[in-house]
This record gives sequence, C-alpha cells and structure tokens, in this order.
Amino acid sequence: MSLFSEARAVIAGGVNSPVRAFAGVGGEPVFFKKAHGSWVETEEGRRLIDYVGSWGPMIHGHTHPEVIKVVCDTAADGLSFGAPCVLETAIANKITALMPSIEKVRMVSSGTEATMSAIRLARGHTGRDKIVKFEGCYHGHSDSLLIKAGSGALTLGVPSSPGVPAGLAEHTITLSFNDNEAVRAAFRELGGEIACIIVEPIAGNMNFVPPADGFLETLREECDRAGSILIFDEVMTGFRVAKGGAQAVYGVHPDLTTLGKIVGGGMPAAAFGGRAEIMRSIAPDGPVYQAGTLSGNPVAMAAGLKTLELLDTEDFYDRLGRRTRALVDGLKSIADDRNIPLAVEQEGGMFGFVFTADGPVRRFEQIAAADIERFRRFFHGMLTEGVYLAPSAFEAGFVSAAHSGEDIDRTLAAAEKVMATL
Ligand code: KE4
Repeated sequence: MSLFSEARAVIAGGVNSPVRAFAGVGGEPVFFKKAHGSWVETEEGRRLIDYVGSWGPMIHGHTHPEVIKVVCDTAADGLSFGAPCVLETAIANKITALMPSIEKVRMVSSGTEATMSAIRLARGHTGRDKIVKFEGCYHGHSDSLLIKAGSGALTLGVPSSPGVPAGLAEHTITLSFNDNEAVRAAFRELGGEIACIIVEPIAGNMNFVPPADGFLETLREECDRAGSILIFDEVMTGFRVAKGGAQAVYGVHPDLTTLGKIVGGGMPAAAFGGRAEIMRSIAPDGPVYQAGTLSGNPVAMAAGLKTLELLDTEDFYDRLGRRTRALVDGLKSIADDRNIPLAVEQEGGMFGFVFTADGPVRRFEQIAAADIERFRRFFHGMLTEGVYLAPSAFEAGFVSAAHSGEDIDRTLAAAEKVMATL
C-alpha cells in the first residue's frame, strides 16, 4: 500500500490541503521527510531542489539555523499563553516599519483568517455589504471569497463551492483581473454599496499575472471616489517580491493589507492591518468582532520576527531577484531554442512560466487557454530529474536565499533535458 493510499484511508483526500494531492498534474503526491536550505528529501530518500518552499514561507530556505534556534529557544519557555507577550509588539513594529501603509495590525493564524477578517472589517467599517474580487485570484477559503463570476460582468456572485449560501454569494462581485473598464462600470452602478475591493496586486494563484499599467491606480481611484476600502491581499507577495511587498513595487498604497506565509516563517501566523482609523473598528476598540486562541503565540511570532529581520538587509532582494531572473531567463532561452512557446514572469523571489504563445499573460483567459498538458509533462520530467515545481499550472514558483547558482544551473540542465522531450 502506498503512503498516499494509507493517508487516503484516514485523511480526507489523503491531504490536508487539496493542491498537494497532485490533481493538477496527475500521479501520486511526493511525501517529504525533511528539508534543508534549497532542497527537500522524500520518504524514498530522493533529494529535490524545491521551488515551492511550502507555498512561499521559506524565503530563507528550509531550516535556516537562526529561525530554528529562536523557535526552539522560545518553545522551551512556552508554546502559547493566550495572553499578551512582547514578541507580538515586536513583530507588529517590524511589519509596520517594513510596510508603512500598515499603521496598526492584528495577528491571526492563516491567510484565510486574515482575508476573512479584513472583509468583515471593511463591511463593518463602511456599513456596506458588497465586495469586489477578481477571477483567478484566490484569497483563502472563507465563504464570501469562494465565489466565481456570474454570467454577466455585474451579475451577482455564484458560489464556486457547495456550502456557500446564495444569499451570501450575491454580495460578491467578481470581475476580470486587469479590466479597468469593468471596475469603472461596477462602481458606476454599485459604488455606494461596495464595502471593498480585495485583490492580489500580483495574481499568484493563476500562475504569475502582474497588474497591467494603471490597473492598481484605477482600483485606488474608484475606491477613493466611492468611499470603499482597497485591500491588497499580499499573503503571497508580501516580503516576497520586495521588502515592502507589491505595494512598494507599484507605488499604490491600499487601505488594508493581508499578510501570511513569510510573516510566520513557516509557523502558523498571518496578519491584517492598515489605516489606524479603520483598524480602530476592530474589537476590542471597536464593534467588528475578530479573535483567535493562537493568534500572536510566542513561537510563531519568534519565527516570523526572525524571518523578517533576516530579510531586512540592503541587498537581500537584489541578490534574490538576480537569482530568480537567471532561472526564468534560462528557462525562456531553452524553450526558445526548441521553438517551445513559453511566457515567463519574475519579481523578487517569485516567478511564473506558462506554455503559451500568447504572452505576456495579463488575463485569466490566457492562462485558461495555455497548454496545461505540456506543463504536466514538464512537471513530471523535472521531478524525475530532481526538481520540485508547484504541482499545478496555476501556481507561482518561489526561489529562496538558500538557492545557489549551482542549484539554478542544475535546474536549467534538467530543463534542457526535459524540454527536448516535450
Ligand atoms: P492560507 O489560509 O492558505 O494560509 O492562505 C490563503 C491565501 C490567501 N491569499 C493568497 C494570495 C494566497 O495565495 C493564499 C494561499 N495560497 C495557496 C497557494 N497558492 C496555499 C497553498 C494551499 O492552499 O495549500
């Protein structure tokens, strides 16, 4: 019986998060035994160069010694108190220093909790029910955000999962990412009813789709005009694409930001925060309720704080960006040499590649029309060659500070071999 069969016997779907089940690429998922630096080791004893990094948190590579040390030292004095500790104030000060649009913050335990809370805060602060999101963006699995576009642009939302009441779905408007006119039309028609826009400033859940020129500015303008709250979901891009996140790259500041992944350094921690005037509406200061038993627990705070301290250096993102650029430029060059249509994107330590001749990719439709079968063959070929990519054509990839030039060279050598078979 395989490890996956054993897991399936007792865990729903055999995994504790669906994307891990390899449904996007076929075959049985790889079981990891340990991980250090840029590599993971499977239960079969194979070492793979890892470009998933636990879906983003491991920006310093796995088991960075200083992160492990603070986790062990902190844990030795208590795993969780359910009472304030100074580590919470320390990481809050670090987050607000790195992302100045965040004047006040609230720690939570997952990105889903962060976005769910931010949506409730926007609704409670504005007294409005409607929210705007974008097709192809993922913000975790809270009910109001598991909604796909209705038949027409302004048709109120349709649940993308059973279990979401239609009465709730109808308050979510789903528009096309990078479609300024659709945003303007929605605000012309419903602006006064819209509590917030939530957007991934770089859409990392439909591979890697950057904002088109003027898109984020349009969201800012429309929210300002209508008195709606602009939420940047930087759970993935926060501290990944730049020290100050995507908002620092594009120079557009949201009213609220959600964070996750890197902010916990691999431990369960996430956050939402923004303008103090809005955050004052959150309990216990204000009436919008939000709470969590393990929110701000010392071990997760210690891991997150050390992770943020280690990336807060002069040249951290220059080095990380150069290494990531070398990877995607290499992939593009190999594909071009073989006349394989490939579009690539990179920002900081985040990258994407899409087997399509219709690049650059700026719309969900382009990803949906890409050659998914070719991606699946590439994924399994690279896995055979010792390289672990995200097991889905709709995910972004991540390079860590632990990835060496040799890792990139070995990855490109593997790609050279695999692309010859595509
Ligand atoms: P979590 O609840 O998984 O911590 O965060 C949800 C979330 C919110 N916002 C963005 C932009 C996100 O990317 C995520 C989670 N990302 C996925 C992968 N793209 C996590 C992997 C998984 O679902 O297992």
